[in-house]
Amino acid sequence: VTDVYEKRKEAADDSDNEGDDGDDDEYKPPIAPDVPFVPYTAPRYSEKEMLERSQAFFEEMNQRRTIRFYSDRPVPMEVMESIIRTAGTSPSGAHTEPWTYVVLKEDIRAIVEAEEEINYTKRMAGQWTADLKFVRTEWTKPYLTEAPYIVLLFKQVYGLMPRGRKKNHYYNEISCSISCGLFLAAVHHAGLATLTSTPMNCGPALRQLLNRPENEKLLLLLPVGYPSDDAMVPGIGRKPLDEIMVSY
Ligand code: IYR
Repeated sequence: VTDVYEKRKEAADDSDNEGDDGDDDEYKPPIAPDVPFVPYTAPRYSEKEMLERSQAFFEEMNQRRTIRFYSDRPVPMEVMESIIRTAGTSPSGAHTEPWTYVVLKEDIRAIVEAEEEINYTKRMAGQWTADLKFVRTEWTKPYLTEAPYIVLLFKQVYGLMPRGRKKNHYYNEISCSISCGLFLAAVHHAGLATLTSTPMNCGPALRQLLNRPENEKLLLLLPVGYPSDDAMVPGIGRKPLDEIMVSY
């Protein structure tokens, strides 16, 4: 892409076309190449504080669980807004920020359950359902009507630039996945719960219902709310550090 840009720029320079009225086909990257570099400032901590903070953050995050049972207790929209702002701090390919968080008031339970019934009875292979038994999920999804918010994370597979030109959204899926990780942390930090669900085959129906543009593909469905008082989770643990980290 850099090469294409450089070539086009050289060609444009050669043709000596000053007073460019912007009507030609010269490629202009979405972010100007001369955008200024500015000093980076962020808090610094002593090693002691750093250790304490990193351990405390781990303790906090280690309490996070995927929750499928929600209270219908309302959650202020302002809380959702700051959670999604946090998700929006994610890095992204070429700073394209290829995510749309759709916060639903609409009831989508019937649409999702219709597909999930087929997923569970036909689409998911025997080994898949066997591997999932311990989660005790079924095609019915009560959380879709219980949680105060259902958030749909759409990945923008491309963007739109002036004159209908498509903007490349490099690594849009991994960018959205990283953003979702920040979303999960922000939800947990707020004292709320969520579930990273991937509703198979529901994307097109939901996109249509919500009138989402054609560059958006459904990546994740995330209910958000308080866990219900009787919420249960599988009694599973996490891998110890020596199984997830190697140092050379
Ligand atoms: N998406 C389905 C099934 C499901 C699949 C996996 I892999 C899970 O870790 C959990 C559930 C559902 O939501 O029921």
